[in-house]
Amino acid sequence: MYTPSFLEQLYRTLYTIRVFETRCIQLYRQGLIVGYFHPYLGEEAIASGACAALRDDDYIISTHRGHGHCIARGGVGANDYSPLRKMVAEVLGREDGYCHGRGGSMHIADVTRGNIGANGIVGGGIPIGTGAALGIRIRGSDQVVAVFFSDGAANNGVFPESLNMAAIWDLPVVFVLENNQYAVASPIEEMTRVPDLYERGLAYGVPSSAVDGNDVLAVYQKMQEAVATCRQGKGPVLIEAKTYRHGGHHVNDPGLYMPKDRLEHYKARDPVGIGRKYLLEQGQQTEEALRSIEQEVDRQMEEAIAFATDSPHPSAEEFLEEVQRS
Ligand SMILES: Cc1ncc(C[n+]2csc(CCOP(=O)(O)OP(=O)(O)O)c2C)c(N)n1
Ligand SMILES: [Mg+2]
Repeated sequence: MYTPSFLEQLYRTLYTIRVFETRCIQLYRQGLIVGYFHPYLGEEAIASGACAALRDDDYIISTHRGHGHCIARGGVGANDYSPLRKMVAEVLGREDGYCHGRGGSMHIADVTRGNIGANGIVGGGIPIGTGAALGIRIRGSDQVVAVFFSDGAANNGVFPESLNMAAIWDLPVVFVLENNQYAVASPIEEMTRVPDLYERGLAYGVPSSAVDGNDVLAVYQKMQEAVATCRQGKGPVLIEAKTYRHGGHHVNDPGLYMPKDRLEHYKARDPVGIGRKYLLEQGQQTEEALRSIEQEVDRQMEEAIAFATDSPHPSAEEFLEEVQRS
C-alpha cells in the first residue's frame, strides 16, 4: 500500500507536467518560445513514476521530449516555486532558466539534481548515460543512471552498442524505453518486425520487460525493481514503457497521420486521469482536496510564467561566455 502523501506527490508531478506542457504550447503560439517544442503530453506517467523510484544522488539522462523528466527530477512541491520558474525561464531562453537560457527546450540540464542533460541528438543520451554508469562502477558507488529514450532512438546503433557494453560490465543503468509508437511520423509497425522492443534486451542477456507506460504506479513498481537490481550490481535493466503521444511530433505537427481511434483509445487511458484515480481511491482524498492541489499547481505555473517573462534574455556579448563556462 502507498501512503496518501506519496500518491499525492506522484499526482502533483503528473499534473505539473500536464499543465507545463499545455501552457507552454500556448506560449509557443504567442511567439514567446522559439525553435522546436516537443510536448510530453500523454507520456507523463513514465517520467513521474520512474523518477520517483530514484534516490537523490542518482542520475538521469533526458531527450528532446524531455521537459517531463526535468520536472519530475527537479522536484515539485507545495509552495515550491523554484523548479517551475527555472523550467519556464529556460524554455523561454531567459537568464534565470536552468541553463541561463542557453539550453532552451531541448538541452536542459540540472547537475545539482543529477540531471546530466537532455539531448537534441536522437539516441545521444544513451552512450552518455552508459558512460556515467561506468563512472559509478569505477568509483564503486551504488548509484544508478536512468536513461530515457524512445522507439526511434532504439533503432540508432548506439542503443545495441551501449546495451551490450552495459551488459558485459554489469553497469548500473536502467534503459527506460518510452515506446510512444512514433519516430516523428513513422509508426513503429513500419520501423521494426518486432513491436515488443524489450525483446531486444533479452538478446543481450539483459533483464527486460514491458510495462503500461500510462500507469504511474505500474511504472514506479517496475522502476523500483530495476533500480534494486542495478544497486545489487546486477544491471543493466531494460524497461519498455508502452504509451502514445497525445498529439503530433512537435507543436507545429497536427499529427494527422495518427489514427483517430487509436488516439482516442490512449486518451481514454490518460496517465494524469489514472494518477488522479489512484489518489482518490487508494489515497482516499476527496475531489475537493484534489482540486485544491490542481489550483495550486495552476497558480505556480502562472507565477512561473510571470517570473520568466520578467527575466532578461542573455545579451549577445555574454551568450558565448556562458556556453564556454558550462
Ligand atoms: C541522430 C538524429 N537523427 C535524426 C534527428 C531528427 N529527429 C528529431 S526527433 C526524431 C524522432 C525521434 O523519435 P523517437 O526516438 O521515437 O523519440 P520521440 O520523438 O518519439 O520521443 C528525429 C528523427 C535527430 N534529432 N537526431
Ligand atoms: Mg517515439
